Amino acid sequence: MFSTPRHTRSHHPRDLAAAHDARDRRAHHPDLTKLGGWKAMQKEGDLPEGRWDEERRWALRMGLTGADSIEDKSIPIFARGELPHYAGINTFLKAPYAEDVLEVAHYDATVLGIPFDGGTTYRPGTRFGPQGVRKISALYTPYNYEIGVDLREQMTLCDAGDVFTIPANLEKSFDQITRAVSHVASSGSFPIMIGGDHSIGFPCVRGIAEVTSKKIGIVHFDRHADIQEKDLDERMHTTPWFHATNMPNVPAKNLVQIGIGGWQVPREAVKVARERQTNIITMADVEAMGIDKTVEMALDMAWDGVDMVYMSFDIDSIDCGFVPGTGWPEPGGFLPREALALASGVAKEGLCGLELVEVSPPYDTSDITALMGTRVIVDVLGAMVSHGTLGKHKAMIDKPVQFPHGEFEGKRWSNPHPHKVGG
Ligand SMILES: [Mn+2]
Repeated sequence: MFSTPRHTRSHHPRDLAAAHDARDRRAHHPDLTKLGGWKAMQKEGDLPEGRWDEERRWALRMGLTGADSIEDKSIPIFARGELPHYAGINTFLKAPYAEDVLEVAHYDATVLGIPFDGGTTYRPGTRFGPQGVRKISALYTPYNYEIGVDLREQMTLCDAGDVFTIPANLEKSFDQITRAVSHVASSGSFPIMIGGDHSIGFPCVRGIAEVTSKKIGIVHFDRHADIQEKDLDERMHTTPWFHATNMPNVPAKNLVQIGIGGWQVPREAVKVARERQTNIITMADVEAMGIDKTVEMALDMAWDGVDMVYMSFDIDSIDCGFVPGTGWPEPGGFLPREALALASGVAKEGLCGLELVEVSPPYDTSDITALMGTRVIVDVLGAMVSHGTLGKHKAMIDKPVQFPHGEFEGKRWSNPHPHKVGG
């Protein structure tokens, strides 16, 4: 099956005109051809499918020729690649696993899991967020009907696995996370971080801020402001933007916080937001202005005088009825459709990084929160691919870093300059 193209198209003008007539004749209603549904149906015909062919050829090489009774000769013995959706070793969207992290440089975008919930001040469990999102991401195809995008054909994606975080140590984990993000950002690949609680926002942005001399704006979707200096005496998940906007190339006036509200915004955070003049758009503001106007305003404010924009998406910005598996559930948030439209709208201008945080599988039901998180990521990628903005940030990474390969010295404790204990 895979050796025969699904449909063969002639580009002769006469045939194209005939095809157009045929399309028009398919209008069963005078307004049908004005609908997105009709346009999307036509658009799929223009998408390439070479990578899908390649993947199935590769699957047969890796997984061996299927049993004689199997009629579809693209089916191998051992499941490899996208199909079946319930089978396989589960990376994000079943993207190739970049076991050697130097390989991320060969991909347009890289997923990295950040399994860390040491910054959580209520429900824990987001250390399982990357696993949860990867697991349910397996049910997706790389194609989206409405926007007419096929991620497999139009971009390359890998999964670099997880960052080695240190449970119960925020600062060491932050240092590890910053290095991981710096590594991916330096390679030019678009970093996609799957948390983890929201404390990772600071080290993630720091990872990008450290490899560029340019300025970064942030669009932050959340019910919570997350901008107080400390919480419970530490830099918890309520604090990332205080520390991120302390960096000279991450101006607070370019921090746009969308969806903030309800009964869980500490007054301490509001004071900081006011002092630093961040931009807060509440749920009621979004409702009053509508999605398009909100996107326009958010883009204006985030991009004002900066060179690139980072997106932080807290899954709890969506009404908790849709996302039970999260650390601080709050009613009254976005409807899923609103959240996806806003995230795509902001992403279409291009981003320098995306983080998806606060998915907590132990509190989830039927994987719906993790599924919502998956959807945010693929919608953001889809928006950038369809607007040709994925990779736009590369030119801004002007201070790339390189970390040496580890050298194992035969013992577990090999720090030549250990801290003196009791001295
Ligand atoms: Mn939140």
